[in-house]
Amino acid sequence: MSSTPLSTYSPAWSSQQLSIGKQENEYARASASAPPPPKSSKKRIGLIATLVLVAVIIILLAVFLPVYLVVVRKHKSSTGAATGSGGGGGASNPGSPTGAVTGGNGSIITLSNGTDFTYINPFGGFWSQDPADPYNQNAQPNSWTPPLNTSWTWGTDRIYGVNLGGLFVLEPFITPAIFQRYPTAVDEFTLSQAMAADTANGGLNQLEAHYDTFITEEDIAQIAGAGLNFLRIPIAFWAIETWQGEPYLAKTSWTYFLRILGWARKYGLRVCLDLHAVPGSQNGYNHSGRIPTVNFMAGNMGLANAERTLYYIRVLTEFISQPEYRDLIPVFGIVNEALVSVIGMDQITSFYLQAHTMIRNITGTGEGHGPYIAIHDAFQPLSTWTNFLEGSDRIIMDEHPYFSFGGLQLDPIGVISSQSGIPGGKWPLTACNSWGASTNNSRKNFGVTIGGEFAASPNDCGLYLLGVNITSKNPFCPEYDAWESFNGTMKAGIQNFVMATFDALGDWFFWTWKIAPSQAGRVETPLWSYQLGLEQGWIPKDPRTAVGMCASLNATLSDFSGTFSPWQTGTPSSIPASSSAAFPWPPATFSVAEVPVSLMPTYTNTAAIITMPPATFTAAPSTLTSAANGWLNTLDTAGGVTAVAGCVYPDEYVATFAVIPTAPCTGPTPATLVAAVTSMPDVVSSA
Ligand SMILES: *[C@@H]1O[C@H](CO)[C@@H](O)[C@H](O)[C@H]1NC(C)=O
Ligand SMILES: *[C@@H]1O[C@H](CO)[C@@H](O)[C@H](O)[C@H]1NC(C)=O
Ligand SMILES: *[C@@H]1O[C@H](CO)[C@@H](O)[C@H](O)[C@H]1NC(C)=O
Ligand SMILES: *[C@@H]1O[C@H](CO)[C@@H](O)[C@H](O)[C@H]1NC(C)=O
Ligand SMILES: *[C@@H]1O[C@H](CO)[C@@H](O)[C@H](O)[C@H]1NC(C)=O
Ligand SMILES: *[C@@H]1O[C@H](CO)[C@@H](O)[C@H](O)[C@H]1NC(C)=O
Ligand SMILES: *[C@@H]1O[C@H](CO)[C@@H](O)[C@H](O)[C@H]1NC(C)=O
Ligand SMILES: *[C@@H]1O[C@H](CO)[C@@H](O)[C@H](O)[C@H]1NC(C)=O
Ligand SMILES: CC(=O)N[C@H]1CO[C@H](CO)[C@@H](O)[C@@H]1O
Repeated sequence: MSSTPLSTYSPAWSSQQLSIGKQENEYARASASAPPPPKSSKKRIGLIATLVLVAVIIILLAVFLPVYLVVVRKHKSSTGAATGSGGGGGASNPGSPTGAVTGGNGSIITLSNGTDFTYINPFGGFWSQDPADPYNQNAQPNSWTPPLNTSWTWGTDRIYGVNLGGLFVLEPFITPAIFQRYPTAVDEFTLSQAMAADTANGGLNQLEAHYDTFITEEDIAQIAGAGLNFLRIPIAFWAIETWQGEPYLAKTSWTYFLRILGWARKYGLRVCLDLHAVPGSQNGYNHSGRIPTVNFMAGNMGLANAERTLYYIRVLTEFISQPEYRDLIPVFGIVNEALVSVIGMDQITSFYLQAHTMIRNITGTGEGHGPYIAIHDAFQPLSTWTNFLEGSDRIIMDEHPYFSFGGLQLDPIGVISSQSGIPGGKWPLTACNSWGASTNNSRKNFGVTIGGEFAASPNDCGLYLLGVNITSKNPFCPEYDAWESFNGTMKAGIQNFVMATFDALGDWFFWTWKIAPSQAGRVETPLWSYQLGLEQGWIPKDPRTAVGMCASLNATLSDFSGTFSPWQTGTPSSIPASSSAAFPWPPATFSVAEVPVSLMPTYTNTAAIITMPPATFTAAPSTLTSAANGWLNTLDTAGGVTAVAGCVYPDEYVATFAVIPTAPCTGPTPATLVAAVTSMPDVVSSA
């Protein structure tokens, strides 16, 4: 397993940026140019056969029938007839020049702007897209991953995935040129303000152009063709709504999220939905919306921001648990990287318990009833989480192991290790020993465990990796930046590190699929791009080749049997009082808050509920599509979260009181009602 030979990535892969165009319904628009129905060659051949060769056919039927069927089916699919199941036999697909509704390696895909590309999938995957049956789940990304319509077996089926980082939640290092254009921007909050002021160039709607072009259908096809089977898709709360004072582009990313879901379905990729940015910021990082303070579950606004977050988790759960989406999105990461070192372990446990209760109220418990709930390990050792909410229904532990953020890392990766004799220096073995046994132990002690993020870099080099204008102190960064001239040892070393990490984690999502060029016109954080690594040869073309890497390095192992306890994968059970009683909602105290919980601001459930719209498909029978209305559980009728009229709230992100409260604000009295309405956070409507 040591040094997998490196080879140049096929030129067919050179990434062509595809502008799909703002789509309402690409099926509908494209169907205007759909090819005409095929000539019935089958009938003609059949007639000739009947007239001329009837005797021969009868005698040799057993010999010729299979050949006949194969030839005719092939001919049909190349001249425009629908093939595959579920198409009702007549529908043609504008997404294919032949009208085919499914295809494998070498098939041609027509984009909605008319441009074609070839689907390259050497792993037996095939796409499936039938405008007449838009929710079909037949596609399969590769031969070893069950198609979407077939259940996923945790512990046996393994996640090989990538994140679509920087797409719906922007980060300076992923799209540096966008931040370079706006020198005051350090996070999406300040970026949105600066963009909005730049009306000459399109204002805030420039973000929509980014959603439209950064990740295209061809990217999703490439991901499936790379032996991968899962996407982790970060989204922000402003995909749902924004409140007054929030500068983010509201609701728009949802449309593009739905488009990605359509492509994921088409190519057979499952999805982990990742709520990456919540009100108030859960970690103070630039990718939470706003730096630098944690105001979710901490500080004066900690409870109010958490109530709002629970509401958004509810809205998303109602959407993704619908039968049309739940096999496609089997995992929901409810809050990315909540910073427990600030928030506190007991407080975050109360939040997770409350979210779990709410989600399972909506979905019911047990296999098939809505998504697994992924929670981040909070950068704590995985062993911290042993026995966490035991009896909970399908919870996943999500670790994000990086060496990059653990201080200066000076050890080289572009050298042969004296220990193992393979390129990579100390890094491959270090990855295995740091993350391998502990991840398997978490599978034994906690349950399903995934590596939701990690990268190919052992250090913090790269443009804006640490934030806008923050530069690594590592003196070797020029060597890591110069990817166009990496030597073979460097590439092989990085690849060995990547493969060791794949094997250590077992179920993984690389961070991230793509890094956009900087204003200098080149990728300046190369080791964070899966796509670039595939092209350049430091990411393995077949991720399965990583299996066994840690054993081959004589790393410390801990075998996981491959079988989870029944309650971990969906045999309904419940959280016993012994596990839950200590974690009331809300928790008894909040860190950093200046007042006791009883005096902290809260919201109320009196707003109109927000229902996220599903995709629309005009070429499909309405009986097929009307069932999806965005809301699974009709018994879930509580209102949406909003401010209590008459209460004054500190800023969501700054959270200092104008006047420290001495009594709880319980809402309107006739005297204050009229004045108070003006200070309510309004829902910004972008519809
Ligand atoms: C379709 O989009 C691709 C990628 O942006 C572009 O190269 C191509 O020219 C477009 N085709 C048409 C017909 O506009
Ligand atoms: C996949 O299709 C491409 C393009 O048609 C072809 O060159 C390649 O040999 C095929 N690969 C496999 C494994 O069939
Ligand atoms: C599932 O998809 C496969 C193709 O991958 C198809 O052959 C099969 O009929 C589908 N099964 C169901 C139950 O829809
Ligand atoms: C980053 O550095 C550039 C170049 O020096 C400067 O123009 C810009 O204002 C800086 N941005 C921030 C947010 O510090
Ligand atoms: C869950 O449902 C129960 C009633 O079935 C209700 O008492 C409880 O408040 C709900 N909890 C949440 C968090 O929605
Ligand atoms: C390959 O590149 C790395 C990183 O620059 C360097 O440390 C190493 O000495 C080079 N190896 C060879 C054989 O040139
Ligand atoms: C692993 O251990 C075996 C037996 O002790 C040894 O032969 C082999 O060289 C070691 N491999 C590595 C990569 O350390
Ligand atoms: C984890 O367990 C699997 C068996 O499920 C085993 O193949 C693998 O080597 C183990 N990994 C480590 C690092 O112990
Ligand atoms: C200032 C800040 O929050 N910087 C963070 C931006 O995001 C990157 C990538 O996750 C982090 O490394 C920085 O610390």
